[in-house]
Amino acid sequence: MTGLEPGQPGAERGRGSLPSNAPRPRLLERYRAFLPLTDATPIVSLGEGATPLVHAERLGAAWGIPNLHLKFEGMNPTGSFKDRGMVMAVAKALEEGARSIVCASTGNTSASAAAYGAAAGLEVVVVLPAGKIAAGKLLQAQAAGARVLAVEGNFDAALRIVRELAEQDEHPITLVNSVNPFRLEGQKTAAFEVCEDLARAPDILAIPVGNAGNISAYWMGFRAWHAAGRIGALPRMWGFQAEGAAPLVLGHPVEHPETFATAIRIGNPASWEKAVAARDESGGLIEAVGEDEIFDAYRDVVRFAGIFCEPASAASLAGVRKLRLAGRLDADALVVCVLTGHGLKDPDTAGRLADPLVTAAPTLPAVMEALGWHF
Ligand code: AN7
Repeated sequence: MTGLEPGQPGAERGRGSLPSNAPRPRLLERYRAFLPLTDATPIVSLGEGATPLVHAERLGAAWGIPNLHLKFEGMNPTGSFKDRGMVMAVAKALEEGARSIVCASTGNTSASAAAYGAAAGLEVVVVLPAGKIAAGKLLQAQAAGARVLAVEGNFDAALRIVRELAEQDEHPITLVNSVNPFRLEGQKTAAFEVCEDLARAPDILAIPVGNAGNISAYWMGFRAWHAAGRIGALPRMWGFQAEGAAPLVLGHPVEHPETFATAIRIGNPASWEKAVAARDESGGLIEAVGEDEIFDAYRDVVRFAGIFCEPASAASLAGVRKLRLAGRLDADALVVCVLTGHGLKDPDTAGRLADPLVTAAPTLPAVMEALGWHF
């Protein structure tokens, strides 16, 4: 043994009581007791999970929500929460002998499938709505060698097609969208982490809603943690959709969903009933936020909290801010907003946060002058 033994000086450094030089447990191992793993399930990992929960003190103070916390899922290996579900879905696909996986995607699922598929040596096929994928996400899928097809239609059309692809017999292929139950099983681990970091459940768990898998997965996770006696109370689930893509708020599918937050540009969510159950069982809500509200939250969270998330992620923050302003959120509530994806995914929208670049000669007077500090 080269590692530090418990009781040796220094053994308590690092994460918890782990020896400081021990490998961190992989997500599937860490929550094995709560996941549908068998002895035959390969433990694949790209280092997903264990993402930061950040107390956003300055942003929370500005918004009158001092106990505002951000679960930054952009810190996963491909930059979104999808990795938690994909690691589980790919592990099960491998266990079942699959050679190919397929998904429809607004971008992040395809980036994740491409990465985990590449690491596992699987063929990866992704079907995307043409022209509506943030540049970084498309490049991630292409860089990892996925077969990328863009269809003239939206995400809902793409999902219909991949469901059909997964059912034909010519070329067996495993569907890894969140209609694959292993996806939500993996994604529920984020709720475990939130509870572990807070040593309780939050009062409010706020989350963007697109295909409605993640809100369903968090609720599964909180209930499982509660049933295991690890938390005494459950949170209220607050889901937020973009106004132009808000089927769960309207109560019917939206044929032509529109929002600049392309990740949640979805008109007919696959996990509709599960999301409604999460809302109702938790005493929560699913409401809509406007484009400007999403953009303002997207800007403020990086300017006041230093966390750069993608536009869709900011829907959770926009919703919480809106309800606080409306007097529907107590100032002392412990709130966790899930920031589902990284800001670097969408450089085109990020460009709207940037002023034209100022240039200067490499001299002190020129730089002082350019800063307006008059030499
Ligand atoms: C950053 O990648 O649907 O309600 O195909 O990428 O579980 O769908 C992405 C969804 C929120 C919504 N935030 O989650 C896909 C896809 C980000 C996302 C959502 C997505 P769900």
